[in-house]
Amino acid sequence: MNEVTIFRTTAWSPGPGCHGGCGLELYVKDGRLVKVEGDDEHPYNRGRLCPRALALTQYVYHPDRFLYPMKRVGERGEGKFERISWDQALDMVEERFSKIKDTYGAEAVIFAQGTGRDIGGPISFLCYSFGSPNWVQLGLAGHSCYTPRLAAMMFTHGDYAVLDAGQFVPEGMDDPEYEPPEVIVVWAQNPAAGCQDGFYGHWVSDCMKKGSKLVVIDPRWTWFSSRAEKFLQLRPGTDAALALGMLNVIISEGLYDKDFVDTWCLGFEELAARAAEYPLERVSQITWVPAEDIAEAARLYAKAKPAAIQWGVPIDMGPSGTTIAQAIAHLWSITGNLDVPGGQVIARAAFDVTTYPFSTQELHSLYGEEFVKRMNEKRIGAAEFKLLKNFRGWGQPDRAVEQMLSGDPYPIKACWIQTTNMLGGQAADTKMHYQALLNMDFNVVVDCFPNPTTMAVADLILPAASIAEKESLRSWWSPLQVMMSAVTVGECRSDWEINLELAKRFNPELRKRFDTVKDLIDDRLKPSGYTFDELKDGHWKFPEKDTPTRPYRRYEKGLLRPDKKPGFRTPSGKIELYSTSFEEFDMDPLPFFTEPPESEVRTPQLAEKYPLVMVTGRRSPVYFHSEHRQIPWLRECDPDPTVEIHPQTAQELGISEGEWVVIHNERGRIKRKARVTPIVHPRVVSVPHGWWLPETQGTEPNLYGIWDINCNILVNIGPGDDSGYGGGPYKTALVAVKKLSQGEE
Ligand SMILES: Nc1nc2c(c(=O)[nH]1)N[C@H]1C(S)=C(S)[C@@H](COP(=O)(O)OP(=O)(O)OC[C@H]3O[C@@H](n4cnc5c(=O)[nH]c(N)nc54)[C@H](O)[C@@H]3O)O[C@H]1N2
Ligand SMILES: Nc1nc2c(c(=O)[nH]1)N[C@H]1C(S)=C(S)[C@@H](COP(=O)(O)OP(=O)(O)OC[C@H]3O[C@@H](n4cnc5c(=O)[nH]c(N)nc54)[C@H](O)[C@@H]3O)O[C@H]1N2
Ligand code: SF4
Ligand SMILES: [Mo]
Repeated sequence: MNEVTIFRTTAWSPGPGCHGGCGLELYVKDGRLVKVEGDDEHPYNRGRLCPRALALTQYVYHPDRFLYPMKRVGERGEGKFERISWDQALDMVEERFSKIKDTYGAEAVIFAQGTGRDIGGPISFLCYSFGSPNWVQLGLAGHSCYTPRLAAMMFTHGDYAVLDAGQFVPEGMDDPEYEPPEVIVVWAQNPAAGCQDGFYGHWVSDCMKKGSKLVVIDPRWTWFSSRAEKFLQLRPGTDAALALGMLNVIISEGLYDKDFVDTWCLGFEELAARAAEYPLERVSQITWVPAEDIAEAARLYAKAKPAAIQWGVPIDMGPSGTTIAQAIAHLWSITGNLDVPGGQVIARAAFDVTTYPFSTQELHSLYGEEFVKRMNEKRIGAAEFKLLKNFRGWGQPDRAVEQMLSGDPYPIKACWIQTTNMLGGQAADTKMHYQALLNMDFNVVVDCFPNPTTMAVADLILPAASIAEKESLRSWWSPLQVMMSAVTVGECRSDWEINLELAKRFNPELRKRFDTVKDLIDDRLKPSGYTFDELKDGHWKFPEKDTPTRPYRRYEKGLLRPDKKPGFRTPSGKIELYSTSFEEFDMDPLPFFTEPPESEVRTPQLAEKYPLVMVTGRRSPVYFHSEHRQIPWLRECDPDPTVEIHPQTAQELGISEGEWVVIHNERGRIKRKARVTPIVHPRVVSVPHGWWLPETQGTEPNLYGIWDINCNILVNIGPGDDSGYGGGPYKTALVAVKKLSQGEE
């Protein structure tokens, strides 16, 4: 009876929230999760684990967790909910959503998700089974996480690419084909804190142990910048100018890979002409980085063979995220570092198993071109933004929130909120989203824990299972693996389980195809030839050599294009430095720099009043966005909502370490605890996001303290440029900081 069973599974959220795919060993005794360890044999993490995974027992059995479906019985915000059965809850969703569909059309329901995790599959499945085109990462202004980078690469070279740390081959860095990058540019990312976008952060330090040298581009010192050959402490939001300046150096000094460019690239001359518009004096003035440092960084990168860039979300968060990403991607293209060992390796979902559609190709293969076309007719933002219409299948978040308030061009009546705490972290302009959600007739939240969003707007709460309690799949990127359920908690159900059941109610045809979640997972797994049962218990799989989802140099072997010819998956078959697709969409085919929406240059008067640039959202290793604030082991490591401020700036403002201060701009004010530290640029303050205080009153008007501490009150929405991607000033809002006056504590 007292035996321990070990479940070998993988992580992809919920709890511990992450983009990573670590191998986990879940120790279960008497039906209870008692311990979590890293799987030593797992190629992803090789036994290592982050604090969030190590604290999983505290997450799974936390007393605050939702254990049963609950419907609201008091007013919104009063916190009065009543336990109901799953049947009652699902009946309620079916009835309310169907009524809205009959009266206003399916498009009147928005399906809102947060970041990656494993939610994309279940939520798009439910949204499309119901018939709504409005699957949205609601609140994330300009879809400014990952999508701009994805879009830039898909339209430039037809595929996503990522630093090669040996993650696509079973033997990892010991694989005979592999060699580590000679130089790594860590650009707008802190890999150690985040395991971002399917990339295990410590792979960068693993490469360093194998000799990789670093260039770091960040307004703030990190563990990596303190160990770099070159650290460029740039002005936030000026990355496009920096990249164009580096391209200029590389091209004018002849440091690019001429053979590769001649054979595989389109539009080099045009790019060279564009880059020439960015001489280093100009770039230095824009970026605050000395010209010589930019030149040296460019030379270090271009002369190294191989070299790779590891980049982060601040690139997406500029108003023209797509073009910034395009400029950076051109660096690895013209230096011949694409899909070579230790370079920028093309990342495809293992065996082309689509968990959720990352690209147009995947969208079409899952749902068919006709369906996608039909969805586009009503999808929010698709008529306005051509790139949006031709990519990924997500509605435009800024237009969505505006439409929730205005009802124009058609009314939005309900919101399905699954894996996002909009009011606690995801949404820019918190108040606007709060009002928009209150404007809905019916809001359903599927979550594990109470939070400001559930408290303020939920009419129905459905309890979600954690990673230890669910079956799911993961192919982002290699290896292909599945998650196994090790324990049960209350009546919690997985997102797949909930959404499959509802999808069948809205589309009874599905009953013939899928009885259980496993049937659905097996269906998704079909391209691999494996089944759930073959992959469980830690039987992850890598694709074979010389197949489209395994490196290297696939463009030479005809493995990337649907017509099987050599080249890339672009209209011309070449790497389009000059994007013919962007040209077709009336966008600039070449990368360019624009000033952040508010800055010393674009809005000098505002900058006089609010002289500091607020960079929000640097990741904390113990939190995932707004998650984990209630987990004791984790909260102890990072207890307070802080603002990092340079000693010189703090002195000028009379602020000392540990003191509570006010950060304010035209949009509002918040309070934070000052951390006086030289790691930030003197003209920049760094403010972590996702803060709410679960230990305080959750009901209105306090809502766990968000109106006092959520930094997104100071950030407005706004799609950036013609792409519809790239958002509000999450990393570039202008603010002033002052001491708290008496009575404000
Ligand atoms: N100021 C500022 N704001 C930012 C950012 C920034 O840099 N600065 N970053 C932005 C970015 S890049 C992103 S992607 C967004 C992310 O924003 P979100 O993805 O919305 O992240 P969370 O705030 O953690 O909200 C996730 C919620 O889902 C629940 N949850 C977690 N896993 C699951 C699951 O598997 N199933 C279900 N049903 N529920 C689950 C959690 O309990 C939590 O309440 O935030 C954005 N917000
Ligand atoms: N532990 C943990 N891991 C996470 C998350 C989490 O909340 N917690 N969130 C996940 C999600 S959804 C995402 S999108 C990723 C994001 O993770 P990252 O991509 O690493 O993003 P940030 O932490 O916002 O910023 C990374 C670095 O960029 C710097 N930076 C800020 N603005 C700029 C700029 O304009 N230019 C440049 N060059 N640098 C800038 C910051 O100072 C910071 O050091 O992390 C994922 N992983
Ligand atoms: S880094 Fe992410 S995937 Fe790895 S253990 Fe932590 S939460 Fe899980
Ligand atoms: Mo993100």
